[in-house]
Parts: sequence; C-alpha cells; structure tokens
Amino acid sequence: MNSAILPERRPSENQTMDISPPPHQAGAPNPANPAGAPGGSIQGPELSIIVPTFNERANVGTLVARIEQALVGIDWEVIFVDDDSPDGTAAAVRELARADRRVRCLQRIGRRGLSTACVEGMLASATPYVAVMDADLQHDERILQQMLVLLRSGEADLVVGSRHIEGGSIGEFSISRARISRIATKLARPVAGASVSDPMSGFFMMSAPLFEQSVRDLSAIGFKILLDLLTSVPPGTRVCEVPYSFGKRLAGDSKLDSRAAWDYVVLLLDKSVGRYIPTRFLVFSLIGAAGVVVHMSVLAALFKTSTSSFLWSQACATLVAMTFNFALNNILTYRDMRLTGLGWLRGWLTFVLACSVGAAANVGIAGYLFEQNQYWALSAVAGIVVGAVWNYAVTSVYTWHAR
Ligand SMILES: Nc1nc2c(ncn2[C@@H]2O[C@H](COP(=O)(O)OP(=O)(O)OP(=O)(O)O)[C@@H](O)[C@H]2O)c(=O)[nH]1
Ligand SMILES: [Mg+2]
Repeated sequence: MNSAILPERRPSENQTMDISPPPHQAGAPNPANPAGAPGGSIQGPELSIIVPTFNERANVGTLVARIEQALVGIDWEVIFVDDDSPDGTAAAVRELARADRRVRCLQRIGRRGLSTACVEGMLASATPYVAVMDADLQHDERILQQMLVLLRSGEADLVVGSRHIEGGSIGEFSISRARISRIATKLARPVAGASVSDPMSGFFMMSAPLFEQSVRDLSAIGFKILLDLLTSVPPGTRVCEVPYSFGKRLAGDSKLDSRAAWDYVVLLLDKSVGRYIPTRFLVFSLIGAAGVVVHMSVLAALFKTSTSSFLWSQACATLVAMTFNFALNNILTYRDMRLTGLGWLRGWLTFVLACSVGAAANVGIAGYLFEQNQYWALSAVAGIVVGAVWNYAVTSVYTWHAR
C-alpha cells in the first residue's frame, strides 16, 4: 500500500479555501472522513459501489455475484448508471434489482459519458463511502474490503486501486496500449499534482463528504474521473493506493476510442490552463489558427493556379475556412452538443454570419489602432483577439446554445 498527501493547489475560480479540511492527524477526527460515520447511527448501507455501464448486459450479473462474495459482512449497495445501452443493460440490472434490493439502476436517456455517469451515481447515493468500478470485471472486487478498512480507520480519505505499485499489474495489455497508458500517466502526473502512481485508474473508493466537497470543481469530461477528482479534492486529502491486477474484459466491447483520447486531452487542458482561460475558448482559438492555414492554402490554390481574381479567391477561401472551422468546432469544441441534419445547416449559417461580423470588428479595430500607434503587428494581434473573442462568445450562444 502506498500513501500520499495532496499538496496545496492554486484555488480555481469556484473553489473556496474555507472548506479545505486541515491535514488529518492520526487520532484526530478527520473532517473529510468523519469518525464514526459508518458506525451504529447509520441505518442504510455503508458503501455504494457506482458502476458506469454502456452495453454491459453480459457482465452485470456476474459482477453483482462477485461483489456479494467479496463484501460478506458489509452493508453495501450497487448503483449501475447506464446510458440507455442498446443491448438492454438497464433492463438486465432491473431484473437483478427485483430479486435484490441492494441493486439499483440509474438510466440516463440521450446522454453519454463515463465521468458524468460516475458523478451522478455518487450523487444518487447516501452512504458514507462510495466506490467506482467498471462493469467488465477488469477491476478486482476483492480489494474493496481493504479499501473500506483504510477509509474507516481514517488512514485515508481516498483509496485508489493501483496497477503500478508493487503487487499490481496492468495484466494483458498489448504493447501498444501499455505504451499509450504509460504516456497518458506521465502527462497526468504533473496535473494530478500528487505522487499517486496510477492517476489513470478508474477504480477507487472515497468518503462521501470528500466527494461532496470536490464535486463542484470537477470537469467531468471523458473517461478519467479519478484524475479529475485528484485535482479537485481539498489540499491535505490523504490518498492511499492498494495494488491490484487489471483483469481481462469478461464480455462485451471496449469503449476506449479516439473520442476518449480527445476527451483526455481536453480534460488535461481543463485541469491546467483551464483555470485561467476557458478550455472551449482555447480549443476554439486553436481551430481558428488551423483555419488560417486552410484559408491561405485555398487562396494560394485559387489565385496562383487559376484565373480567379484576388477578391473572388479571397471570398472563396474565407467561406471554405469558415466552413472548416465550423465543422471542426462542431466535432471537437462542442462535441457534447453536436449539431446534425438541419441543425447543422442552421448552425453553419449563424456561424458564418457571426464570424463575418467578427472579421469586420477585427479589421476595424486593427485599422484604428494602426492609425493611432503605427505598430502593425500589435494592432493586428489586438484585432485578432477581439475578433476571436467575439466569434467565440456569439457562436457559443447562437450556434451551439451553450450556457
Ligand atoms: N454510463 C456510461 N458508462 C460508460 C460509458 N463509456 C464506458 N462506460 C463504462 O465504463 C467502464 C469502462 O469502460 P471500458 O470500455 O471498459 O474502458 P477500459 O476498461 O478503460 O477499456 P478496456 O480495457 O478496453 O475494457 C465500463 O463499465 C463501460 O461500460 C458511457 O458513455 N456511459
Ligand atoms: Mg474495461
């Protein structure tokens, strides 16, 4: 078992320092893990196990049976959070729930997302301790007892199931996946800001009060809820790691794909620079910069290699670059509110209109500043910043209806 105390973090916008518990002293009551919380006054279960599911029908029965075996003597419940899986996972869970009141199903319609599923599952529980584990039996349920003991004793506020400490292993990862996992873990460590060896783990247990203190700081983007939590818990939080071997998926398919990789990049951005600049704005600006390259390529192709006039080439290049920017923003920046069908067309139109005004503002401001100070580069940058902020602000409201 490894343990670490999370260092001080720079408070993010909506984090107040007042709620931070002092570092826990052995023998003293720990505010993040109140002594006696699991004691006699608790009538309901002591531990909720949150299991996010998407197309895991074939695994849920075995998982419940294994949890039952592993948690003999502990009052537990399991909350499956299912995103309306087409394979009927929610129905299978309800079938189990009819025979066992410890099994619950939270079915979300029209939603996807592992992190948000975990957060909403934890919010649906009322137990003093909550755990998160996958449905496909890759997480070893036999360490749940040990995790709970560490929380009960006050030795830890958050216990991570780790594949990277002595006694743990990544199991039968292919060489390429092991390499990707190593790189992702390296990228995560500075962001997590703690000496946790497996911040990418999806298997952990924590005290409910600690979750309540952290939930409003979570990004809840993508797959990596533990990394998100590690950067959101108050300073002084005690983190322990318990080793386990990552198993083979019992049945069903992996949901790890390129979208999960992109979500991971966005989560890292959100947890680092996102404290200072909105992550969506950052991605929007990067795509805008890529749009400049597209614009120049189209302009060069039309103007240099055909008989098109400069103005006509410039107009075509502008429209192509705007369409490119819109399409990419729709796929990446606003992945969670992607427009399709007629909505896509309407969105494109509002985007082009908004960005045309943005371009006029850009040129107007840059021109005015240049007249005033003659610093051409500075004037141009100021124009670009104003145009980008305008484009972002207006399209977020009128194109994607983001709140
Ligand atoms: N509710 C919900 N659960 C999800 C979603 N995506 C994945 N899951 C669940 O999250 C858990 C982890 O997903 P996996 O596909 O097993 O990811 P992984 O374990 O990192 O990858 P593999 O080793 O390939 O299995 C599983 O229980 C999935 O069913 C989602 O969008 N919504
Ligand atoms: Mg899995």
